[in-house]
Amino acid sequence: MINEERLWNRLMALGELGKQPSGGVTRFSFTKEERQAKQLVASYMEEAGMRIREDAVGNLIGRRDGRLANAPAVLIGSHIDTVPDGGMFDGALGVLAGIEVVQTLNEQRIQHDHPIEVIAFTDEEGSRFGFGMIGSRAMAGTLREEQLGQVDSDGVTIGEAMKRVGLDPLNIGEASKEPSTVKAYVELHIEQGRVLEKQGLPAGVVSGIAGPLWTRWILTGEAGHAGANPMDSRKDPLMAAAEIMQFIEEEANKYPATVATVGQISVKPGGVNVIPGEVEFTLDHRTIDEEIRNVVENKIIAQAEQICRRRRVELYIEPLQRVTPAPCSDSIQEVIREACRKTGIEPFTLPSGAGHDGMQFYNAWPMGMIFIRSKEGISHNPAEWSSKEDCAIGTKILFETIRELT
Ligand code: HGY
Ligand code: MN
Ligand code: MN
Repeated sequence: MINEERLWNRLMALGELGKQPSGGVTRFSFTKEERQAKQLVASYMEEAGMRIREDAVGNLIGRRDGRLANAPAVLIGSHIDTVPDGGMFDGALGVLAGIEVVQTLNEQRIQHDHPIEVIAFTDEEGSRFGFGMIGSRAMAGTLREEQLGQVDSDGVTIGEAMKRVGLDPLNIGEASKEPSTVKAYVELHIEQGRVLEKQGLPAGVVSGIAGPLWTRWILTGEAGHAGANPMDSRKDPLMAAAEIMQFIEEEANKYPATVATVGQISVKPGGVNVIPGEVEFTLDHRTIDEEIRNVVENKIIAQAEQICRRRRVELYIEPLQRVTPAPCSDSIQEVIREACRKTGIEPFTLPSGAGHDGMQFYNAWPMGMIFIRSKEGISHNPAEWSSKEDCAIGTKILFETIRELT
């Protein structure tokens, strides 16, 4: 059976790359830290007896052939890039657990028909460019050239960042997989919420993945003297933004499965005694139901336009990413539920509020996810934690799932 010590030690070792003084991890795509992490993960894939390659968009892929050479492959994936000051389980667990499953099959000379590929996808988080799931989009064949023009905080485009690490953005089409060559995709991930902990369960089966809609809001008013301008003569973009954010929260509270987050904000020129001239903030708006997401999105925009008109402030909303909510395959959910039973865990099904690479494959091939419990639901935070036991249980369920699928 799987070697839980080896899995845990690898998780801790990978968590050291990009470590911050806070204890968190920062590993953005196409950076030194991410390259180091890929080299370490590639060495584990080697130890697991896999053939290794990096595809045209930087996805790191380890492969173990099955008895049927041309049979469609079963993919196990996740990501090793992180949010700023993130945790060491988000993404990393899914990649390392996939390698552990293959290494166990290899060591115990267990045969299987379908080939298995373990994939560490490029830039799932979108932390650097405000546009994520780059590697899984490319593999699904939906990444478009013009999307590589999005820039990071230094103005570097995705395409330029790829070139700097030896990847040619013109070749991204080569990373796409023909759906006929893939049987299924399975991802093990931490829940990043509190549901499993509240149920007292170590693991669960994911029913569907909420779709993140990311936008950047740019409000332009008129910088001015904080003392000399009466309140009714101002064009203050920050006060307009504050009113808009208040409305966003009120709207999100009306729909149980809807969440809205302002994660970044910047104010120019930023003087204590200066009425702001320009404000920029990001909005991350999600729900599992696309209809409701559209309704809430339209209400927020209409109200924002009204607020800006009244306050004589210009409003521009820049689209960053719009990901369709994705249901998980019923048949793979069944396989995972059976794998839970074989592992002695009562199957429990729950939705994912967080986005994952798997959602990019919703239209391409059957996709399923396994969650393990997150301590107090904390994630995207240095305090993100899952126990060694739960990581082992999740990997055992993944092992049984892969055995059945291959
Ligand atoms: O934003 C997300 O849901 C994921 O962590 N990328
Ligand atoms: Mn994440
Ligand atoms: Mn993740």
